[in-house]
Amino acid sequence: MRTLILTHSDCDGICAGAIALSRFPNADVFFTKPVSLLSDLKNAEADRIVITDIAINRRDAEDIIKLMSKKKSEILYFDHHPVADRIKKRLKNVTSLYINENASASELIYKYFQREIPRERIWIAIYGAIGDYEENTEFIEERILNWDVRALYFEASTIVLGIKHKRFESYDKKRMIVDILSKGGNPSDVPGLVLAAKKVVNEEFDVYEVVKKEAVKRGEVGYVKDLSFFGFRGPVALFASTVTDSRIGMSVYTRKNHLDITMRSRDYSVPLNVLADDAADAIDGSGGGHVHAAGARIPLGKLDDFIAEINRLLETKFRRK
Ligand SMILES: [Mn+2]
Repeated sequence: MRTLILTHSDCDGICAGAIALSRFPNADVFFTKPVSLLSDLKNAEADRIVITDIAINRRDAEDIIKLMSKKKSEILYFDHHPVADRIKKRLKNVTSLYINENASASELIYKYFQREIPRERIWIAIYGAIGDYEENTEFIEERILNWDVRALYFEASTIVLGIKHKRFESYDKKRMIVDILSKGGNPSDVPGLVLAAKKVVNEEFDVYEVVKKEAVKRGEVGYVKDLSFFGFRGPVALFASTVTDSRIGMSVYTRKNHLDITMRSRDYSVPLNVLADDAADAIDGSGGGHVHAAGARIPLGKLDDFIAEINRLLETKFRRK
């Protein structure tokens, strides 16, 4: 029986993939993303397909569901990205669906397979949860207590930071991490990953210094625009909030036809994906993501309007209690 694992290439995706591989050790692991899920599924030939940490793209949802219904494979789908109820219902007819927006994909898949894999694989679920800022769920919080939390954070950070390094950019290198984790190894066992993480964390502190110089404050939004480097968008957005002491931080990049915005907040009472969606919607953009990590894509020249809309929403719908 051939099993195929399709997962995302970030920390949560790598960990969710490793948990799936732990359960099906002979499976093939492939990385994908929402925009390529449809074509990757078309090429997927397997008796069982496990999909983890991949959102269903609104544009492709219809075709993906049709394709899934034609496939003879058993499909297991674990995800935590927001999805419309209508699509969720239809997905349920063609897959075994495990969706929960309030937990990491790694937690969801670990919960499902926990009785069939070694107990210590919970570590991988914890690393994945930390990678997506989703470790504050009841399930993960309870289990973190069983272990040395400082070691767990060290290992989680080794993945989160290490995979940002060029050396681990390729899918082959990420597949190697999945493989080692699935067999019970830790991120620090992956040759070169700790050193890669160290280099990246040094860069991240340099990035902080740049943001400190460049960040601008408008109401409760701190932001930087078009920095000379493209990486670290999450930390850049967070630092923009920190150094300007604003509720929301943003990292903005001008692309050919739109502005690409990454959003973070230190104020966990604001559901960032809802804020991003609402504010972008008002100016013909689109926004979304996770509760604590979101983004938007807005028309060129609309940055001031977008920020004004965020400030308005922060004063009304998301007023600080
Ligand atoms: Mn995820």
